[in-house]
Amino acid sequence: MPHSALTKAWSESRPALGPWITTDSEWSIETLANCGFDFVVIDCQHSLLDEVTASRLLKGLAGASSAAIVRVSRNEPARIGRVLDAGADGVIVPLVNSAQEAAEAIAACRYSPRGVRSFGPFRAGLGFDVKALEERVSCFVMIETSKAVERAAEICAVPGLAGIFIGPADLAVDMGLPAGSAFSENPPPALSDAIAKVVKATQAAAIVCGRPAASVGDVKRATTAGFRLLTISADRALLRERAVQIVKEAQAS
Ligand code: 3PY
Ligand code: MG
Repeated sequence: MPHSALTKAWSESRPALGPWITTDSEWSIETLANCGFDFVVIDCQHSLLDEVTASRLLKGLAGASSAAIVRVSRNEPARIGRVLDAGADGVIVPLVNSAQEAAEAIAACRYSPRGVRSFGPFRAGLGFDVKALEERVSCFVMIETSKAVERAAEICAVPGLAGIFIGPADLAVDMGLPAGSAFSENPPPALSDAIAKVVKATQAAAIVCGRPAASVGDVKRATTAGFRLLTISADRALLRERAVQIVKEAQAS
């Protein structure tokens, strides 16, 4: 069962929204996880954070209103197991290109004999109930290459997946398009078609589809297109945007 902050958003027929966390600060992650976002996602792939640091940051989120998701740096059981042991409510696993790789990600979230996760929750309060420990985890895998798009239906059909998170930038690069085109208001038609194909596959499999939202305006477009998990902004961007705005307003007053 996904974290209640996620299921609440979905029960209200709106996408779950959350910012990326890219800096090693217990104080800023705690602040952002209590602002009304449905989740925060600690990024171990494109930041200076690794899964050990993410595990420490997770500890500061006890009692936070947002769910805590970690994008691990790669599809590897030890990395996934570590952040789950530290209490992550979910993982986003990058660059999953086949049903086999999706099944490996799921197996990393589950204990033997269903999976390969080693038993060792170390966050107080997680308990020792194997079934409950498995059920609290949502596993999202990333489709972000043309090969994965081709195999979207097979990937989505892997039992146990909470959903797919699309990586539009990597997908654009893989398709020979500028990475930035993924986040423009009118992405190239080939990219939009590929993304629509993945959304369709998630709907057929009755799982969640997510992607980064480029802006607040993009949230509406993504919601209409059927996305139910949207990242929006990031810790440093939020700090910068507000700081720049305040400087501008204060200087003009
Ligand atoms: C991508 O767009 O490739 C991503 O990984 C987004 O986070
Ligand atoms: Mg990517």
